[in-house]
Parts: sequence; C-alpha cells; structure tokens
Amino acid sequence: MAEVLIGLGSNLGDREAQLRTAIRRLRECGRVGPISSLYETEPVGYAEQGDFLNACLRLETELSPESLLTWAQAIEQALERTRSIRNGPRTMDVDLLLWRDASGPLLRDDAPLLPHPRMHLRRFVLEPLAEIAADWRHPTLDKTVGEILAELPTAEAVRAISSPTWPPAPRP
Ligand code: PH2
Ligand code: MG
Ligand code: MG
Repeated sequence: MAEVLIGLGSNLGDREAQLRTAIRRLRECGRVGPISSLYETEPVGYAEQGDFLNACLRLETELSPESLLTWAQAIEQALERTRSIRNGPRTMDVDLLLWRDASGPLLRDDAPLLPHPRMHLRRFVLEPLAEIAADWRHPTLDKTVGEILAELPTAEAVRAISSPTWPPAPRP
C-alpha cells in the first residue's frame, strides 16, 4: 500500500464541480484521505487565462504509479481536457506530487516523474499541500512541505475560499 499526494487544478468550465468529479473518480483508485481547502489562484506560466481553482488530497492506493497515472489521465480526458497550450487553460489537471510506501519515498525519472518536478516552485501546490501534509519530506530537497512553503521566494496570489459543497463528502 502506498500513500500519494495529488494536486488538482481547473480554470475552465464549472471548476469546482469538475474538481469534485475528479475526486469521486479517484475514490475508485483507493481510499481518499484528507482533502485541502479550495484555493483560487492566479495563473502561473501563461498569464492570458482565467484564475484556477486548486486543491490537494491524500490517497492510499494499491495501484502502481504507472496505473495511477493512467487513471489520472483518464479522469482528465473524461472531463474533456484538451492539450493545446503548454501551461494553458484546462478543465482538469490531476498531478501526482509525492509518493511513499513501506520502503520510503519514491523517486522516479520516468512518467510519472516523482516527486513532481515543479511542485516545490508553486505556491498554488504548496499552500493546499501544507494543509494536509506539512510534515512530508521532499526526498531530493530533504525539506518538508512546510519548510519549502515557508522559504518560497515567489508570491503568486493564492487564497483559500469557502464553498458549501467543499470538501466533497464520500457517498454513503
Ligand atoms: N497549472 C499549470 C500552469 N499554471 N497556475 C495555477 N494557478 N494553477 C495551476 O494548477 C496551474 C497553473 C500547469 O499544470
Ligand atoms: Mg499541473
Ligand atoms: Mg498535469
């Protein structure tokens, strides 16, 4: 059994509903643990697009990293993601951020790359991630998520927002 931290993002369509759909589909891959608040975030990398909603969650799974990546891509496709512009607008982005199992943190240099190669640079990942996994250690930086966030030099705008339908409850 592995524990995985996952980042979700959307800036097209009904952003929150799409995040909830992605979480419902991730429940088919294992046990969804804590879910962060919902964050409204300024776009990074390509400015001419709308603000994102971002959130992170923890998943316990028996799947391999390759299988979970295939799932993540299927979830993106089911939400009609198209890949036209790098870092551009999307209905859904499901990113595997950090992975650990009984033998410790996983490092991979094949898809899915683990840890996610840009997670430590992005406030829209680290703010929600620190809510649910501040003490997780990044295996190559040898710092915790909380430490990486505290030392982050950039200041893109991110703010937690409240919604009556967030976090989504599991179906009975
Ligand atoms: N994802 C990107 C590029 N830029 N900006 C924000 N605020 N949130 C994202 O999820 C995001 C982004 C590529 O995956
Ligand atoms: Mg991404
Ligand atoms: Mg992605």
